[in-house]
Amino acid sequence: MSESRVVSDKPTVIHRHDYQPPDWLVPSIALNFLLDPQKTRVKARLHVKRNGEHTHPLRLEGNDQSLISFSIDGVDALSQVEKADHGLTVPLSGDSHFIETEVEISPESNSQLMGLYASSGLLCTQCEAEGFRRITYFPDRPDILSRYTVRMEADASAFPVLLSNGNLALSGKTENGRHFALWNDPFPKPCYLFALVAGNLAARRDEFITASGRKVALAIWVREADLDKTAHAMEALKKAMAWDEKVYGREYDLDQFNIVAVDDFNFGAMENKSLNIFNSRYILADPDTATDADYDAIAGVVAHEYFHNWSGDRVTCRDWFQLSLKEGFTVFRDQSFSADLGSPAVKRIEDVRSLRAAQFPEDAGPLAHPIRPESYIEISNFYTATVYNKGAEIIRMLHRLLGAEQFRKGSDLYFDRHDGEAATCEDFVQAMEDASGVDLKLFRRWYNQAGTPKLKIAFKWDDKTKMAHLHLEQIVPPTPSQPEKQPMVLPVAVALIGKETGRNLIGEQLLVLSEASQDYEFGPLEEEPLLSSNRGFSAPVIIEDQCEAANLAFLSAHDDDPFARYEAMQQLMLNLLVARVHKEQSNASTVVEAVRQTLIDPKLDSAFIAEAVILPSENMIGEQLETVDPKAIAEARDDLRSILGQELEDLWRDAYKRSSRGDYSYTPEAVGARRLRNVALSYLAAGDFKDAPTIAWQQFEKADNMTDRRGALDVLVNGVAPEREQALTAFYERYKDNALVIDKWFSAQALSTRPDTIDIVKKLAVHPDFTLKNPNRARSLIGGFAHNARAFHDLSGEGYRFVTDMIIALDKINSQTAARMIAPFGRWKRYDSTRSELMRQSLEKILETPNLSKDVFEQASKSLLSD
Ligand code: B3K
Ligand code: ZN
Repeated sequence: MSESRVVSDKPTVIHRHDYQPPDWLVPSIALNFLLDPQKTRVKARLHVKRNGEHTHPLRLEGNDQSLISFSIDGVDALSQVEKADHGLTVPLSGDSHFIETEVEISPESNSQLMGLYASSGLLCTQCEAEGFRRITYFPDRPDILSRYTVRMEADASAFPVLLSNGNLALSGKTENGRHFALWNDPFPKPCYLFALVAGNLAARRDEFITASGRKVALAIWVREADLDKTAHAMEALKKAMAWDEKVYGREYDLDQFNIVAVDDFNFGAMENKSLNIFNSRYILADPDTATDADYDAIAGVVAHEYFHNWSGDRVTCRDWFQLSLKEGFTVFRDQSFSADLGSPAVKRIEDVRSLRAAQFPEDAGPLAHPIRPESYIEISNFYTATVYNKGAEIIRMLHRLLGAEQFRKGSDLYFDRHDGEAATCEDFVQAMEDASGVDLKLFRRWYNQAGTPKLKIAFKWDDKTKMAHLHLEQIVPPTPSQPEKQPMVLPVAVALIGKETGRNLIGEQLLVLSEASQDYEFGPLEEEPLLSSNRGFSAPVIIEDQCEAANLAFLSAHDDDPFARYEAMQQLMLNLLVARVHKEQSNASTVVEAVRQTLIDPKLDSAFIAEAVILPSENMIGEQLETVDPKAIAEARDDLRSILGQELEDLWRDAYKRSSRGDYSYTPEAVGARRLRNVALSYLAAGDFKDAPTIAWQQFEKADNMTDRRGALDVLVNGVAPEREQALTAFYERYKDNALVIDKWFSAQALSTRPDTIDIVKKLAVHPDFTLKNPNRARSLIGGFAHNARAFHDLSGEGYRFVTDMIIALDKINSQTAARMIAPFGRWKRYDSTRSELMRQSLEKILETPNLSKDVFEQASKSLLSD
């Protein structure tokens, strides 16, 4: 069966410009499932209607299923259909027909986790992007919207709960201990939003009354034993529902909203209409097993999927090139929600950090693509940081350019105009333009052009005229198949901070750069200013500025924009680290002093301090260099951490003690305190103080929550103290029955800075608890290791070989997850010749593997391209 995903000679490339409206529409579909883990029978009755005047046959896609019967308008037509290229071609004479198919599928042998599959005794579905064709023959594309009626029948004791989209119309017993449920979804939807779940599940129930008074029954379905870990997700759901009403005027539209948590899931979660299916790691939380970061991520993902009900389900995408229409917008919505819930400054810092960690490298490498790609081989490869996170930045820029009020008018118009439709990115921008009257012609370039713009800043002060001069120049770098670029529209928020007084001299101004370069003047001013630029990270660009260390240090202490303040500190640290990598003469004292000032500033909260004093990541330092030298980067970073640890010992000890008070609670203050405490602990360890392992071990042992326990483990796992083994063993023993926590045990070791990490990880890969079949587990060990720059890039090539072999093995099981692990190899051109050659060989080895999936083929072949 699995050969259906295998690349034949040349995989087909799909181009955005080839889009054609569907030949046939499917206004309604009735599905009947006889569920069984080994052999599930699926009957489908499609009402198909000719769309426009043409003589084209009906094309139905279908993968990994056996066709049992096929009829047209009740008459057997099995012999009339042509079976080719994973689908059926059906000649039809009239304009309206009923097509009936019966197929057999095997959920238990579906290791791809696309379509209908089994997970820990449950049967569940994942259809986005093209999984529905693994359930039944269908014109699987998002611009075909159908009304669904779904009958499910299964063994009543193994599968007591039967869920699908919409409203439950009927349920009851059938024969031989089986039962059934009939679901109707009144909202026409694309097949990628279809879902069903069957299993032995218990529900946490609650309700939400919408602004117009509709009572919505809410349920989160999990294993009975996990019910007490669902309170946080339920609270987040209710907050998200209220927030979408308040901020976007969007109400929920059905009487029930169900969420199901499953253990085996390729992604974070899925927004199926009224039946969201989640990776259990984004639902289950209690203080003992989930970190604060997990709690935040759960709220963010629950909100994200809920927000899709409007930005995705009510208005969906016309074709998969428009993916950012729903994903970029929805990420922006979930980011704004989380910012409103907690600290907007810290949330912005976290979002920019992940943009820089995941999206900037993508935009600078061989897999770079615009947020609306031009072509693909396998659409699953385009659920990227570019489409999601850069997509969200584009929406955020619109929000800033238009202002909150006009942006809201634009979103109202977009939802009104396209409700019940499959829309395009252009429709979104047009609605924003129409509602606000702001000309967005040039802004649209963000949808076409890949690559992170570089923004060069030259800022001068004229003491005679008391005027400040700013010269901005943008360069959009060439990316694959886009050698020439046009200037982008960059909203750059700036302020001028008095060099003496630290006062903001002009407030915040938004400069909108739309030319290759532009000049600005400010003044006359009463004192010499420093430039506070790209405040709030208003444009997703790389700033090139020659700002002196002393001025950066001043801004890191005085800028009134918290993001700019953080940024000044990052830049200061980065400059020093790069100098140290280059073995240039450098002095750490400015950084040490800036960190000291931040640690003692009484106006700052712990969460912000914790963010501000962390050094830029090894990968971020690498991005600044002509040739990445992972060893020199690791050494420079370790050295600076050790200097900071030693020089500021008293402050770290003090911060550690100060943030240790009180019992566990999940409030912004308590979360900030725990964060700072773990950062302080890691600096004490970096300072190599004798008592650091003891402090870490005590924290580990006494912890009443996972943030503290994991924080201590992360510190111990890097060292050689006997407490390391002690903690790893205790952690394993305590949590061995909890898969989500054991994932942390694997990833903590995969991320260790110890020089023998590769040997440890290889042993872990044959640990009885390791399996490639569960995506969370595979990602925790292999994904974690591939992002551990010093271990992955070890000059021996062992790290590369290990990940290569794992990708090849995983491709046979779950090609989508395997393909997501290739990106680190795509950076091969950025490394010295030895590493570069080894990385290239890895890609070649992957490509030489027989029966490679098209997912992995696309990523590996594009990564290998030399320009
Ligand atoms: N829309 C889903 C995407 C899952 C598809 C993965 N191939 C998750 C989300 O963005 O909400
Ligand atoms: Zn999404």
